[in-house]
Amino acid sequence: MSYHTLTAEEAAALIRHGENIGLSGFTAAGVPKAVTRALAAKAEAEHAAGRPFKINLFTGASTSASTDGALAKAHAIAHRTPYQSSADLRKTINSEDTQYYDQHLSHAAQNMRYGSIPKVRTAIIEAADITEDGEITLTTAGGNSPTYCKLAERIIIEWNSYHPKELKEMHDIYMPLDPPHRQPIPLLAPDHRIGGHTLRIDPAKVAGIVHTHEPDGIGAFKPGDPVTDKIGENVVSFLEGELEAGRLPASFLPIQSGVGNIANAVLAALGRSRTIPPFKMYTEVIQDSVISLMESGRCTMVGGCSLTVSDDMLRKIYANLDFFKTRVILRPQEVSNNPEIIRRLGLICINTAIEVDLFGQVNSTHFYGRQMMNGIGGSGDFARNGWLTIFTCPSIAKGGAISSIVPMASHHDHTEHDVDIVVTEQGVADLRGKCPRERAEELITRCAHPEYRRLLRDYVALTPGFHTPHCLAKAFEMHTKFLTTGDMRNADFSSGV
Ligand code: 0RQ
Repeated sequence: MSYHTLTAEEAAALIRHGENIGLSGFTAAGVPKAVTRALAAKAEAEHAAGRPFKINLFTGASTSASTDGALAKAHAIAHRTPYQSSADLRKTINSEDTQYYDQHLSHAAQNMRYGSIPKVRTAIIEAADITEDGEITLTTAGGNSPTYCKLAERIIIEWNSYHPKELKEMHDIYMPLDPPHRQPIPLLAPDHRIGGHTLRIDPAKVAGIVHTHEPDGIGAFKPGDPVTDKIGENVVSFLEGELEAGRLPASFLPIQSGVGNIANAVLAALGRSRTIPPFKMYTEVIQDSVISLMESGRCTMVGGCSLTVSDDMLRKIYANLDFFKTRVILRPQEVSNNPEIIRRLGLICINTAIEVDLFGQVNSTHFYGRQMMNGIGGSGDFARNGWLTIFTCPSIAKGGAISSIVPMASHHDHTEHDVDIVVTEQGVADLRGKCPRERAEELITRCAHPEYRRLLRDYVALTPGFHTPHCLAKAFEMHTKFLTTGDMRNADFSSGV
């Protein structure tokens, strides 16, 4: 079967107002670029002509400026799930122009197959190759592409010649059956391959091919700063202590690490450790620091969902593909983030919090309980199921006007039951086996900034004689004082019941 060639504008013209669209990719890696930009231009033209035009957008995770950025600027996204990190989209979400539904990343595909969220009509998939009989080589991410292609009525391919066809050897595409027919996922070690290299689709669904040649456009991370570096060192000295105490196997366990500058600092510190042996990673996002650890031999292999590396790093990988294709495995997020596998492999899971309360509840998503930052992403998939669950954050934000350790989290993503260890630049709080009062003291002493320790102790002292020393009248006093006076340090815990 031969496919039609379309321009990006012709592909965008196929999409109607109100349509459900599923995209390939995960983070900026592997997302379509040309058709989504053309779709944003189409939305602007429709709005200028006085006609409504919005789509419902289903992705792997966050996307890029050509996707969430362009479409949000054009006010073209009605509903959006499961994760985002775009400043433009954040604005439309927080002004209720976009209805955003935040999901665990391992749940998104099966929720759509189960029918609990609407099915996509059109899938737009970035490919490094496609055969006449419908075998797609995905580019830099597994994402939710298998499910979107299975459920979509039609598929638009962005065939991006920037990526080599040999990329297919990195992919391991496996889709679980749905209950009551689901089987154990036969992945017993981070380096096991259980699926195929390509994604098989019905070629009759292909509406056309848009040819592109464009990198993912991912920039390099900022170099570490003293706070993120100290957090990295604290995580690693804690893990070294666990090894020495025999609470981690001598061969160590696979690492999952979130994204961003703290994650980079943690990985850099792991690279420098002389106590921790070379390790494997089973994670979702593979960022630049992981590649550097592979080059130095500290990380022996990585399985993840996306190769979210800077354009320079990707060029380096492609120039040395024989080395990396045996050490990097890209999987759909249903597998990379699968609770069954995370628990089986015994992962050390390290993710970032926005705030942590005195009893270990973690907020990873909202400011002041009401303003969405990004979303839960994969952090919940890993936190609930890991061998060890670690959350990191700086002890203060906004120059000290905000404490990340608060009496009650203003939004809950990870409960006290899922959080073992909290790390700030101040130190490491080990919450395991501790009751609420002991947790509070551990967090205040080891993680809170010195300027907030007295205030937090005053809060705990308000309600003696209860299992959990909460004072509902004052639980959000620090948040309220930040919103009304610009500084949490103005909180008053002199009385309360
Ligand atoms: O804002 O820079 O304006 O001062 O919050 O911003 O530097 O982008 O933070 O990259 O470390 O991300 C939790 C959001 C951290 C991210 C989060 C302000 C602070 C600053 C922080 P300014 P940065 P990071 C892997 C796993 C959830 C998903 C996840 C995330 C801004 O890690 O989205 O883990 N995690 N997924 O000033 C008000 C507070 C604040 C605060 C910080 N308590 N109140 N503002 N800030 N604390 C990824 C995937 O799943 C794909």
